[in-house]
Amino acid sequence: MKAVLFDLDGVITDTAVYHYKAWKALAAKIGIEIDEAFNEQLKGISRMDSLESILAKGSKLDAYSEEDKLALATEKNDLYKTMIQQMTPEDILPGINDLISGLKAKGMRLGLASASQNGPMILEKLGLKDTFDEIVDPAQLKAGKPDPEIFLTGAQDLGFKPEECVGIEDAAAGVDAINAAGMVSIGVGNEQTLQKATTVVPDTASLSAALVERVWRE
Ligand code: B16
Ligand code: MG
Repeated sequence: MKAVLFDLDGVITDTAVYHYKAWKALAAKIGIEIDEAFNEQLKGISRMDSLESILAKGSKLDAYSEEDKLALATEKNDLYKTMIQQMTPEDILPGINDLISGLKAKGMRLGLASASQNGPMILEKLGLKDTFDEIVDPAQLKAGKPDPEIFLTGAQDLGFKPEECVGIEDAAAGVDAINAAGMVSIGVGNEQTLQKATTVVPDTASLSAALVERVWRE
């Protein structure tokens, strides 16, 4: 094992809850109701793909022009950005700082494979700006998760083969992306939702450098 590729939202920090709240408010405004079960499908999915999925749920996919959709996505993002303004290093999820330092002590290289265009800003707020050796820019990708492109790009940027890397994800689409990239996958969250992962742990506090290495070796 040479490198670990991290998802951001739901793994390093709990922004997943803010994405959900912002989409729920935006959806309600246009007469569409979404719940937590539906939200699982949005995790790891790009902003525009998430909007299309919500519009399809409300049978309103054809009701908006591309310009309207862009305005709706911007409105959600503005609301989301307001919600995350107050984030500090205290918002790093339990176990993540120890995991990062443990992996670094083992000489592992670290990459960020987040679909979020707000990733760099969030890392700055968390005080993790200089922690990652490579940060994949999701705006440069042709396909989002579950396509493996983001993880393959991360491995390539770090200079390693996919089989030398482990990916950590909280979303089913993200686990599918890691697996399709030919990497070992660790899911954080519900065992049922993330059943395709090589290993699932219930929460970030259960992660450790030793566990990641063990899962890779198995
Ligand atoms: P933004 P991840 C993903 O981040 C989120 O899970 C997903 O809910 C969000 O729509 C996507 O980023 C895009 O985020 O609107 O900030 O560009 O889980 O891949 O770190
Ligand atoms: Mg995530």
